[in-house]
Amino acid sequence: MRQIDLGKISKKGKSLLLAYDQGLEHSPTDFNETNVDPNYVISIANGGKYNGLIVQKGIAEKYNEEIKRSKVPLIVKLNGKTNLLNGDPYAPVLCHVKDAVRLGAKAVGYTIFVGSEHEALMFREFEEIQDEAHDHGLPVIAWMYPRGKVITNEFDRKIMAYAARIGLELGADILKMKYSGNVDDLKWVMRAAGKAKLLIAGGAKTSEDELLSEVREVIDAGAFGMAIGRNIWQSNKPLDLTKKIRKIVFR
Ligand code: FBP
Repeated sequence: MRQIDLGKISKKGKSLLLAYDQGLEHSPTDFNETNVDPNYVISIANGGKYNGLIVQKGIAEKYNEEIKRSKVPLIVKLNGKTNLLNGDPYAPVLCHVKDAVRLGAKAVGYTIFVGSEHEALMFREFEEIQDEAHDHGLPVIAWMYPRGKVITNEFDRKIMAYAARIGLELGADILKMKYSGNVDDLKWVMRAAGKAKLLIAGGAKTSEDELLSEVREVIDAGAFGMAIGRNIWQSNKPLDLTKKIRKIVFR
C-alpha cells in the first residue's frame, strides 16, 4: 500500500494553510490594491510560516520562482469554477497532476460538490487524480462542499457527515470543509471522516475574536488544522493574526 506522508504540509501533526484561489472562485471583488498582487500573499505565506499556499495553476506557474524562493510548500488546486453560473455546480479539471508535479507541488487539491447533479463526473475525475497523485507520493486534499438543488442546508449535520464519509471512501488524505459552528456536529463529522484528516476553511472576513474562537473550537475538537484565505490576506495585520492562530494550532 502507498503510504502518503503529510509531513511536508504539516508540523507536529497539525497544518495551517493559506488559500488564494478566490480570484477564480469569487472574482477579484475579494481583493484590494494590496492583496490583488500574488507576491503580497506569497510574502504573508512566507512570513507566517504557513504549511502550504493553495493557488491555481496560472499563479503556480507565473509566480513559481517567488513561491520556490519563499520555501512555502506549494499546493496546486486542480479544479475550479467561477461564481457566474447558476445551477448545480461542477468544477472542471484545470491542471493535471503531472503539471502540479512539474511545478513542485507538495500536495494537490480538488473540490467535490457533494449532491450536485454533476457529482458522478467529479467522483470520476477525483479517482484519476487521487491515483496519479498517490503514485507521486502527493497528498490529496478534497474540498468537500455539499451544494446543488438537493442540498437545502449545507451545514446540516447529516449532510456534513455524509460529505466527510464520501471523502474518506474516495481516498482523500485531507478533507477541507466548512465549520457550521456546532462543535458536536464537528466531532461527528470527524468520526465519519475516519483516518482522513479535517481542515477547516476560513470563510468570509469576520472579526479577529470570532475567528480565533472558531480556530480554538475546531482545534480543541481535534481538527488537523485550518486552510484560511480572506480572513488573513484581507486583514490589516496578517502576520500578527497569523501568530495568534499559530499559537492555537501548534500549541
Ligand atoms: P476562505 O478562507 O477565503 O473562505 O477560502 C477557503 C476556500 O475554500 C477557498 O479555497 C475557495 O476559493 C473558497 O473558500 C470557496 O468558498 P465558497 O465556495 O463558499 O465561495
